[in-house]
Amino acid sequence: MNEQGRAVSFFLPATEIRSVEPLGSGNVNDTWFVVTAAGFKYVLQRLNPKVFPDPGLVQDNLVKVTGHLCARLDRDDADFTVLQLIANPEGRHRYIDQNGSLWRLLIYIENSLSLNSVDTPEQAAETGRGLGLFHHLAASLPASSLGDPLPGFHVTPLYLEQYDKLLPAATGTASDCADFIDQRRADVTLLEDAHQRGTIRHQVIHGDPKVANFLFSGDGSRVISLIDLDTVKPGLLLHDIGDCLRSCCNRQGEEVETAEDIVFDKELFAAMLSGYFSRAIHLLTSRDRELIVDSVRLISFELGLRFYTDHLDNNRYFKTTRPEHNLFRARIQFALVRSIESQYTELMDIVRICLGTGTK
Ligand code: GN1
Ligand code: MG
Repeated sequence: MNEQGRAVSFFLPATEIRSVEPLGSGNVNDTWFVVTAAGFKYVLQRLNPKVFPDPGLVQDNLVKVTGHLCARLDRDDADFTVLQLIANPEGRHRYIDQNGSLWRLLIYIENSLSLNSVDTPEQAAETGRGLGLFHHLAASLPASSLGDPLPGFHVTPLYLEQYDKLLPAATGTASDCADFIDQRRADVTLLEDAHQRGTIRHQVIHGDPKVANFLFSGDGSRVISLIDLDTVKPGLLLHDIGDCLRSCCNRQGEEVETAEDIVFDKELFAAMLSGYFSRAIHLLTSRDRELIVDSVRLISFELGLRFYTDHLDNNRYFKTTRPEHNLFRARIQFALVRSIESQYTELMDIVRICLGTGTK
């Protein structure tokens, strides 16, 4: 029996398995689609121990968050499905293999599809609504009840420090990326400073709300789930809003070969914000509202910096399929930053219009 088979049989002993196939496009964990001989479908996952230093804490958070979300969902949101962990006959949700890796099994959400990029304003609005609903439901879970699965995650100045430490000994540097980063060192502390001053909202966040982590209904019309809850943690709403927008407003997706056609799409931006505000406007402080455009600019910069740093560090963190993969990914994110910078005033106007405080 292979390692996936051993993990499945921990959760479902005496169950005959028909197939186990790789699933999804995650950059960190390993995921498989499991079908039993009786036709039941599951998602099997192994957490990446090189990324998550304390996999048990990640799993504890997952149990708390899914329990809370289920309890808070009301009839109006009946088509939203919360991830459901499978326990083995002894009630255990986690399997630890001989290498110490943590595995879990989840129910597969039927009639769903995951998109790597958004095509239409309707999909963008749904993505925003889904994130808004998640934030609204998570807001009543005290942030202190969750552990931090990745200390320093989304703290942009820390990623810059790591980059600076690595640089003197690094090979494979690319001057376009190095210059790009150097020109933008000045304001990487913007969100951290606002957080210190207590002017922006801190609560339970998703941590990784890229488009591929939203499940749409089979016809693509509704968001029915938000998956990949490993990075759920106490954090800034602006981290999630910025991250969701950077993914949602890039029609090309983050895995294209060339950065030439990368544009931050204003129409999708307006649609995503309208969807988000429809469920979560009450959570945002006035400073949160002012910093939306900066949050997406900064998180795109941060992700580009993380990809480029990983390229210089022999691709230890993100999964890659070729040697320069992370370098290409960094250039896509930096192109997105440029596009946001060049449309900054218009994007600020769009935020005001969506908030109902601007002129049309
Ligand atoms: C990683 O594993 P995945 O693909 O859901 C990363 C995110 C990045 C994302 C970019 C724990 O997410 O922060 O935004 O890649 N997750 C972690 O695709 O680092
Ligand atoms: Mg993830």
